[in-house]
Amino acid sequence: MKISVIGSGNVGATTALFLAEKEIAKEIAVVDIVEGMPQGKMLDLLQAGPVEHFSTFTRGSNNYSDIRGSDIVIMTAGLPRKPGMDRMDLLMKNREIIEAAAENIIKYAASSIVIVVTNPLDVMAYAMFKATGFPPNRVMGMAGVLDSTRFRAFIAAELGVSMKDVSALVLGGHGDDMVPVKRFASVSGIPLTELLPDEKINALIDRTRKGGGEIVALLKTGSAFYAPAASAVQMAEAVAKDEKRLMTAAVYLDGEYGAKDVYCGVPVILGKNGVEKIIQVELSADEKAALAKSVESVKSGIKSIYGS
Ligand code: TXD
Repeated sequence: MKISVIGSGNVGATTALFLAEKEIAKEIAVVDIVEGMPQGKMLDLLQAGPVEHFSTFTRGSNNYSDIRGSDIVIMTAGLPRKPGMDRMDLLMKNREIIEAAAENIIKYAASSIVIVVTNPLDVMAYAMFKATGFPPNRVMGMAGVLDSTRFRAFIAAELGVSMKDVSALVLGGHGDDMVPVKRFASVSGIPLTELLPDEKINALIDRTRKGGGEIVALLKTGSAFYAPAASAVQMAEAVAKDEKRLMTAAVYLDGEYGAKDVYCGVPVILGKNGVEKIIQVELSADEKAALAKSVESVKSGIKSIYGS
């Protein structure tokens, strides 16, 4: 198993760290355009191996040919959000970066499974899908796992229970109109609605929606990276180990959930073939409306770069 990470910034380097710690791949290649940075970070990480007891070989490079033969490519290259900057502002610049990466993925890792992390997430996953021409099961975006883990962390803190026991699923695009579904949140099988009053749950949902922005405002430069990297790694692990895990991923919708020709976060099964199944669950009228609104905002992003 070889995994490549494109971009050796905060998310990319932390992704390599979690991948190595979990020994998900024998070999990790990290590529960036900044000279020396991927090499330096990956040499440093390699030297943690004997102490941390992992036998993954990590290598940084400025040359895309080093992704050759990758089974999985995690795309983190792009510009991060700055305070006050909207995800959509990043659209045009990051599209160019996605297309440059896609060209090289086709060239060097034509049968890989691609996990996109670059923002604005759903639009960039769509751009990667278009630019690679890969089948939809091999191109997915990471956002739902992150939005869900944020919701889970807030629930655990509010209830004073272990994070391990909290389960939740956030659907929709990775934006302020993401759709945390109350009914799908539980603590060791007990519905969250039995454990917290509605207004408390709504406050946690609101914080989840603004979860990325809260961190951007605190950091002042850059955006979140520990939880985003951990989330991308959970997806890569599900693929690498053929785990058939159910989680939210941004995937190509072709009529599912009433949406067509768009990427959006829905529950899927991830295994060795990438997105092996889209799980369709009946949503309430409110949930459907919220998801439709989220799909529309992704569509307007897609439209702004591809036309109608
Ligand atoms: O939920 C999610 N999907 C996200 C998305 C959560 C957190 C961060 N999210 C987005 O990931 C963020 O908005 C950015 O679009 C990416 C990467 O975030 P990161 O925090 O890692 O940004 P950095 O630290 O600025 O790193 C980006 C790196 C940087 O080192 C650049 O030199 C590199 O990308 N870069 C490139 N590498 C290779 N090839 C090209 N063309 C290139 N352009 C820039």
